[in-house]
Formats: sequence, structure tokens, C-alpha cells
Amino acid sequence: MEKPVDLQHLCEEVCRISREVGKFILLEQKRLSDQSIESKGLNDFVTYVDKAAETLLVSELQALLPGSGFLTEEKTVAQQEAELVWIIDPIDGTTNFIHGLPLFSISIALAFRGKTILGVVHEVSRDECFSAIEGGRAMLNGKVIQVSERSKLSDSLLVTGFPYKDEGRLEAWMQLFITLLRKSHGVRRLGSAAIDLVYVACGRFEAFYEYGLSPWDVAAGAFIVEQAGGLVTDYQGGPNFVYGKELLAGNGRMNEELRGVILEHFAR
Ligand code: 2AM
Ligand code: CA
Repeated sequence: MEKPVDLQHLCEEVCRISREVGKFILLEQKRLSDQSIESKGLNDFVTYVDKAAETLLVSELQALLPGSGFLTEEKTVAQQEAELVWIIDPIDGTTNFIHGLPLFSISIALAFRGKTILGVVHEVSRDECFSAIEGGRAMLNGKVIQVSERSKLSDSLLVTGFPYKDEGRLEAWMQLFITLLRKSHGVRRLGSAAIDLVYVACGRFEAFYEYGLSPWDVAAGAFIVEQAGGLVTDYQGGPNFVYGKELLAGNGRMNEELRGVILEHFAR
């Protein structure tokens, strides 16, 4: 398959589709908080919302770009190898979603021969659609965004996540958290990696670091950070952050300093 010619148009369509599916997700969250689905049980219900949202996204994106492949969290479609692949998380921040918190998002990236060329992260509750295309600037609801200009770690607000698996490294991870808490304005933990990333892209945070994440959590958001002028690497400073399960994204002004601190606590 060829690379799509009009990425701008494609991106607008992806934002439109994620807004549509976002409305569905919000309605389902409201039903959940109304407890009108009590008998189904919380986990069943959430599985249903995640899967139903993904099914909607897949069918719309398939129609938008016939022949494209998919890599999705809920595996509702065959995970196809193709030159053009959509990498999708229908709800990033599922735990927040279950508990009635507003911080969750739809994350959609499009990769051409393994390289991201389009990213959309839609923060559903605030209707904030973050997007970027190859060769273009990062946008929030149609307005250009960029990473923050703060250059001192001591003036910075950071964000991270805590591991769900790999508990063997939890102690070291928490020591790193304490160290960075002392060196910065603070370290937040929002519970949606895609939102953490786009908040770096628009300058709300100076940096985000986490490990153990999957491609659908980070592909779109990391690309948006890069297009907003930021820097994303793995903990060796290399480019293996989508599949490598280690990610540091920042405004670029203190990435090296942060990477040093991470490695002090968290070297393999
Ligand atoms: P998810 O909500 O799509 O699962 C929070 O730090 C990040 O970790 C979120 O992006 C979340 O994505 C991800 N994550 C990975 N495994 C998880 C799990 N078992 N439970 C909750 N969040 C998980
Ligand atoms: Ca998810």
C-alpha cells in the first residue's frame, strides 16, 4: 500500500471518528455510575465498553483506509501485518473509567512501514482532541501546541505511572519516584499514559516516564510529543520506546538529566 497522500484530511476524519466513539463511551460511563447495569458486574461491563468502542473504531477506520491492518488492545479484529497499520487503544485509563473518574482517552496511531505518521489522542471528558501528522505541527482542537520552555528540573511538573506487572522492580521504581519528587515541583500519576504524553506535548507537564506499557498506550501520544517539539526515547536514549516497554518523553531541555536519574535507580 502507498502512504496516504492527504494526511491532513485523514487526521480530521480520525478526530471526528474518535469524537463519535467518545460520546458512546461517555454515555456508557454514565450508565455505569447510574448502576443500571448492576447485574452484569463491573468487569463484564467494562470489557463490553472497551470491546464495543474498539469495534466501532475499527469499522470506521477500515472504511476510511481500506486494506490497512490493525494492532489493537482488545483484539476484536485480526492483528494484521500490513504496510499501513492502525495502533489502537479504545480506552486508555480503564481503571479511571471504571471508577467514574474523567481521565481516560482514545488513542489511535497510524504507522507506515513501522513508523508513526499520524497520531490522535482524544481526551473524551474534556473533548480535547490532540493530533499530529508527519511533517506537521501538533494540534489541540485545531490550535498549534508545543512543549513547555521550562529548563530546570526544580521548576518542573512530572508525571509517571506505576507498574501492574513486573513487581520485582517496584521498589526501585518507588525510590526513583521519591528522588524525582524531591528534585521537582511534583510528580503526578494520572492513570492514562496517552493523556500523560499529550499533556507533555501541550506543556502542562515537562516530562513523563513509565515502563511496562504497550504500543497502543504510547504510539500516538509519543508521536504527538515529537511533533510538538519534544523528545522521546527509551532509557538508553534510543528510539525503541513504542515496543521496548521503557519510555521517557519530555520537552527536551532536561531529558538527559532525567534519563541519568532514571538509570541510577533503574539500570537493567
Ligand atoms: P489501559 O487503561 O489501557 O490498560 C496507567 O499507568 C497506564 O498503564 C494506562 O495507560 C493503562 O492502560 C496502562 N496499563 C497497562 N496494564 C494495565 C492494567 N493491568 N491495569 C490498568 N492499567 C494498565
Ligand atoms: Ca485500554
